[in-house]
Amino acid sequence: MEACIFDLDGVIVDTARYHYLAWKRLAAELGFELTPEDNERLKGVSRIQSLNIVLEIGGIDADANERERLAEKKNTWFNELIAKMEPGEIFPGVKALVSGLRSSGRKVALASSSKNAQLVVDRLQIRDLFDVIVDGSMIEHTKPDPEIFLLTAERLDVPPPNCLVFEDAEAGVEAALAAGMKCVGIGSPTRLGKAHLVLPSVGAFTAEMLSQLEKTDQSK
Ligand code: B16
Ligand code: MG
Repeated sequence: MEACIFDLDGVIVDTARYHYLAWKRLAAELGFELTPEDNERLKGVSRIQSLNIVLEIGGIDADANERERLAEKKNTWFNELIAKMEPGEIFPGVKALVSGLRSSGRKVALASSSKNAQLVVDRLQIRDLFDVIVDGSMIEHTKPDPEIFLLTAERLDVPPPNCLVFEDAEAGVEAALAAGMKCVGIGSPTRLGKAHLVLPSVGAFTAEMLSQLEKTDQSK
């Protein structure tokens, strides 16, 4: 394993909660409730795809202009929430894991579908942790398409089978596997069961797990 690639929202920091709060507010304004279970479908996919799913859940029809306006509204609320973020919000164990990986000679990257990823990185003051940062503005197709992980591997100059991805979204796990990479799911084993390993948090990952994954077939 020459490189580790981290998703941002829900893996490094709980911005997944901020996305949910903003979508929930939009749904409430449109007259329906968005449940945590509904929210699972929004993880890892682009803003406009998320909006399409939200409108489908609410049974609401809207033309392209209206969709654009609603997505912008959600993004404004999301930005209000992330503007208040503090460096202390990074999940426990993330910095230690990244430092350990880098001192063992491995490269480390961030790959987020979010067009706000750079803002979050600045709020958390974690730019120096990564060799490469790829965000939603640099890709055409979001997860579950493998494009974001393939682009990250290319920028790292590491072959995809030698990359390990950490992901909290079902769409993200699918994207990592489609890129031919190994994947650690962060969250529920029921939802993320396709990953090579599922953990409750990044902080639970150990050096033993890494060497075990190095011996595992990509296909499991
Ligand atoms: P934005 P990740 C993803 O980030 C989120 O999981 C997903 O819920 C969000 O819709 C997407 O970014 C786009 O975000 O509206 O900020 O461009 O998990 O890939 O880091
Ligand atoms: Mg995520």
